[in-house]
Amino acid sequence: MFHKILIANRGEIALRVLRACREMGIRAVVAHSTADTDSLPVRLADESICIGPAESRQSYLNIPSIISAASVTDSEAIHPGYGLLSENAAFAEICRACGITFIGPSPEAIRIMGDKAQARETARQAGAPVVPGSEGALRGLDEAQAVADGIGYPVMIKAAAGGGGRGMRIVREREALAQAWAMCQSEATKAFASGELYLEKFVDEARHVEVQVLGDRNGIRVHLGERDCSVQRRHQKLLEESPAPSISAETRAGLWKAALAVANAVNYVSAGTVEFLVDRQGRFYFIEMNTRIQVEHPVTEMVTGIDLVREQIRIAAGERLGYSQSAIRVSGHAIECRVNAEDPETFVPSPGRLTAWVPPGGPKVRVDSHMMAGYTVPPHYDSLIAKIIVHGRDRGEAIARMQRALGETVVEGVKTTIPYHLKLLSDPAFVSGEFTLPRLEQRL
Ligand code: MV4
Repeated sequence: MFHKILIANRGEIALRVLRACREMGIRAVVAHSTADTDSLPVRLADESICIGPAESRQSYLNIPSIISAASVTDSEAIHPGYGLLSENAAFAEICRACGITFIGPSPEAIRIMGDKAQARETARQAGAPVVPGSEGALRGLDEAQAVADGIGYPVMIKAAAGGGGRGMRIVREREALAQAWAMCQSEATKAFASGELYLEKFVDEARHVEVQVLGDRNGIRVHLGERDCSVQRRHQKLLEESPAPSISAETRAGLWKAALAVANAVNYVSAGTVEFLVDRQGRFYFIEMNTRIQVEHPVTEMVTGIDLVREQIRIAAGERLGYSQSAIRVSGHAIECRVNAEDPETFVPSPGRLTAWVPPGGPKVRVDSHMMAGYTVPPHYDSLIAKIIVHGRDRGEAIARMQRALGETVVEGVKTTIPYHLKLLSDPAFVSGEFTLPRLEQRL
């Protein structure tokens, strides 16, 4: 096992990884920007090292700075958390070349899944259902038109280098394709330095259901059930739960099997997530694979009892998973609400000084947060200030417990999304479990 790990991230996930290290007897070095010097993960770290100014490009995304930090602190491995460098294949490759273990999958798996058109092709060849659409990336507008005519409108144009909803556009009729194509291409070129596009049939009123997988270096792969992440706004998830409500046992089993087929196709090692759209008829389609630990991983931890970050570290150190699929049981129901420092109506960020912070507690409530009373939420990064996760014997109990937990939470000094969550949790469309997002987004 490692003696020392460098954490190349900030906020709640830096603290989450630090906690796993503590429990495993591993020293943790937190690499941080000048804006995070007084943050909780830096204070609690065994060691900390400044890697640059507030601007992420110059610190959390600065590869030479992070590699140097690992080197001077004698760290044997780097945990990238989520976002930032977590899905950067070049970074994983540089770690390998420098003799530092990247805590995550191989650069090859990251690269294949990072190209969403190639990921789609990989999934299709592995036998996972994909949304009808193009084979790999499109060569131009003519091909896009031909594919769209073949599958019928509406369609979605997506950037191959995008993902998570970035760089995608819905096109409702043939007449609108050329302009949407041009816009998508220019946006993708600017945002991702690649203008490659692919096309899919638009799946209406879909739910976003994703399957958690784990693979070790000996080729053992398991799934840890699924999460429903359909409550999103502008492709930002707001609430996640496990198991997914209102899908049949047959759909569920199909999702699990397809997720493992995709993970096997790239010899996936570490924790990963295979994303699907599920339509009203229960048909499901692969859309993307995320090759990192995700924000919403705690809901899976709550229902399975497996510590995913600990597993990532054990796997990176070459240990065997040590259990098989049949030993993994999903028990009860878990819900996570993301508490963002944002206006609950407009979702405009609301950074500033926390004058009061009282997190919820009590049975079966988990809070993943780097907040402290008196702490100033910096304006440079995402606005996630806490994740509140609850467990219940069933979905109804989990909803009631979340309402109770949010009700006792005190946050003063910044606006938060808590009022949004309270409204959502009492909305009949959410309570029924039958909602699909576009609908819910309109209602709220
Ligand atoms: C789609 C889709 C409909 N058809 N793809 C992709 C990333 C994720 N953040 C949302 N994505 C979607 N991809 C096709 N071919 C609709 C969405 C979508 C969505 C899906 C389920 C639940 C909520 C959603 C909110 C916005 C977009």
